[in-house]
Amino acid sequence: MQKKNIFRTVLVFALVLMILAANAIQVSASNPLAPKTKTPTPTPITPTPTGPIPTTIGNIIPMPVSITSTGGSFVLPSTADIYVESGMAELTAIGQYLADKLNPSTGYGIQVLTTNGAPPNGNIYLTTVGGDATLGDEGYQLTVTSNLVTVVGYKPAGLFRGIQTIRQMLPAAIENVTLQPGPWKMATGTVRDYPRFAWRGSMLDVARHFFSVADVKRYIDLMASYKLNVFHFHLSDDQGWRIMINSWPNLAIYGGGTQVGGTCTNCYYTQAQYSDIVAYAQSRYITLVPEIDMPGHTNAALASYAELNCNGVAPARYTGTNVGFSSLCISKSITYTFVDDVIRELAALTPGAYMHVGGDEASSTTTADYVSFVSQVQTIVQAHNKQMIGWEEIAQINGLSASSVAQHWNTSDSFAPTAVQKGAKVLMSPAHKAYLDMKYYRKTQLGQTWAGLINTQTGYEWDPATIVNGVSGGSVLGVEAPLWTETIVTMSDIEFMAYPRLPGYAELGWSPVTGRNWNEYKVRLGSHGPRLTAMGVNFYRDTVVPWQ
Ligand code: TNX
Repeated sequence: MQKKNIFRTVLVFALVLMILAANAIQVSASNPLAPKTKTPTPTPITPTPTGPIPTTIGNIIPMPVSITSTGGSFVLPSTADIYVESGMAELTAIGQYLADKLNPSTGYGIQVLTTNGAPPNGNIYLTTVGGDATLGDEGYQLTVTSNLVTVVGYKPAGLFRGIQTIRQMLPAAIENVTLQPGPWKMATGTVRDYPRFAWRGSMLDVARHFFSVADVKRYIDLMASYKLNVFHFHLSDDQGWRIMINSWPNLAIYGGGTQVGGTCTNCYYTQAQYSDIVAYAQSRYITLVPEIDMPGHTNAALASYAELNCNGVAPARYTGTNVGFSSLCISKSITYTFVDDVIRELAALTPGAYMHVGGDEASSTTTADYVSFVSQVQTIVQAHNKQMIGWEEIAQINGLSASSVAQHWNTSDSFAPTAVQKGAKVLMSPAHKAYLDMKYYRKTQLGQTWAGLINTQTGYEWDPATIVNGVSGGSVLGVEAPLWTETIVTMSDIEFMAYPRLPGYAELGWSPVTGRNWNEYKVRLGSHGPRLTAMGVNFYRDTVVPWQ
């Protein structure tokens, strides 16, 4: 018995020694003797007791179109730089985005350099030379050999998507913002990749609760890491108006003074802040689509300007969570002056093609009035050179343009087939599958239940191309996961509801449908746990996922 215990102690001691030795090798590998031309930022090393989590080429989310593994490895050396083809400032910016992600954790002081042709071994190379047009604007080919990492895109957007794959092929610790031990190893092979749908989005409701510019930027950055490309910005609702409109300043000044639960000081974005967010999204190849919800969901506007009300009396501001009680005055001409002014100012600040006009839950507006209103709004949107997108109810208008888009959200009855019959496209956001504000389980502290419970599996197991009868093939523009914020107050709340579900919607939007299934996906998602942790994401550890 005693002998056994001694044996056990020796064994444990030997094991500890082995682990320590292994870690020492890893730490020394991150401090190689190779001469360095750059001075890394002297951040303290936070040792990871288990060493970096090994990644494989097979853990990428969204799952790439094709992966060929060659079984070797590339180790990013401390001398590495990112080379981009010369004469393209846009590529330098993309290279810098990657350098900014890699430098804090590696401490390598990676720089972005220009080149004509392939760079020396031991570097990363981003180029559009030889880009394959059949991969489309967002497609890329990533080739990792033991000497070089090369991304070739037909367009810069493809390179930006490709560098997200590079991030995911490096150990999870790469996402830390403090210096980590390497080695920074990637599996060798080739990834050929392009998206299934043109629109892969998420919506953030900043009207029910207001979020700072910094929070919005973080949300956009997290979207970018899973190759999402549309940020739908829900800027107005009954509880608040969040964007300064110079011709109607009270919308923001007075209408931006409340949110769910009470008052909110200066809770709106100036036009300069809005433009800053637009540019931030653009630099991540994400299109910003602003939404001004109308004719319903307009109490904040109605409270700010009495003349927008049919009876000429401004209601009190609203801080509850009911829907369907407010409406712009359909019969007044000032209503259309208001709509025109708002859309004109927003269109001028918005480079993207789309203007979202809401149109949902207009229960205080008769159908005839609703149809008349939305028809006029479509004309106004088009007069400002934008395409109209609205929640699926907009499909009821007779003159729905083929360029307009209906966003499907209802759990059963849907106007989406009507939109398709009229030649328009549909964006898929079925509430019982894609609403990020639905609780995961009955006991989830945050969120709502009206559309059902959506755990990570339920959120993943559906196909945008078949979920609505009569809406398939080319009629489906893509998929979007909206996050309504009646119960969501902080950035940490946002992250809890969006992660880990959002990567699943990113995969539904990007990856081919064949060969995808939950049992395979859940393991891949589980491997992203350490990555999300390193990114500081407050994700929900849904027990249906085998987290690493
Ligand atoms: C319905 S779905 C809404 C929103 C709410 C959401 C809460 C849709 C287009 N409108 O106004 O915030 O439910 O889940």
